[in-house]
Amino acid sequence: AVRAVVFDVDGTLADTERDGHRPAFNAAFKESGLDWDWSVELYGELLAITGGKERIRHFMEKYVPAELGRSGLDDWIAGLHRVKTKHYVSLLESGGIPLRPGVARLIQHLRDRNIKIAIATTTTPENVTALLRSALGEDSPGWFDVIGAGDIVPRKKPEPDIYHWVLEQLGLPAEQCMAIEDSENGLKASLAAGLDTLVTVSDYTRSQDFRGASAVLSDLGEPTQPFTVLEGGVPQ
Ligand code: XBP
Ligand code: MG
Repeated sequence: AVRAVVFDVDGTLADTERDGHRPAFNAAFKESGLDWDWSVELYGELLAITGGKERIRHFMEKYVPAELGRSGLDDWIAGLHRVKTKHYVSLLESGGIPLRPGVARLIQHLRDRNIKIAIATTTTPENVTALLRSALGEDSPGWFDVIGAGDIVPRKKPEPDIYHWVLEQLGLPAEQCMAIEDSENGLKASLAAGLDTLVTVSDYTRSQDFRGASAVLSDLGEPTQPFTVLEGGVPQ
């Protein structure tokens, strides 16, 4: 039986990319005196690179390579990214982003059944707690047995490191856990760590390659029956 469900965050718990992270990056660029502006379309392309700092560096390499000559480039990117996080967290605190359909219900269901819940994400830890607090209430970060986020592992998704870290903290083998992801990069990470994975597609990820997923769904929906599938294994 499934003893833990491991949730991805961006795109899975909530649709955070287009109207959350993207405007926060743009606000940080503006605040830092940069004339960079990431459109909805460009951002879709940049999402191939996971991690905000890594995404900024990739953008610079591809579109503004002259800027790579800045002294202390790593620290400069990290500083710019801290400004981005500040904007993103304040957007969440103003109640900006709701959870996707069925997410709150599934979390409640799992808690009722004493099935562990965990997070495995590439995004920054503060972003995760801000999202959970704003969408599920002040105490909700404490409902999660493990929250694995950001730079806690050196290699981000599609590498499996964050899932390995979460499994290790849970003290459970991959066979007793399932993952919920929304992207090809996320799916590659969870599969490589050995977790059966349910994919709920998001606007940016709809046409990606989800081979290997246990199921690919539009969202977690609002079933009239409880999630009995979680008792016997993964949904087919
Ligand atoms: C999505 C990501 C993150 C976010 C931005 O993570 O790749 O980089 O786009 O957040 P996941 P940061 O789907 O694994 O939750 O700027 O904090 O990295
Ligand atoms: Mg995701």
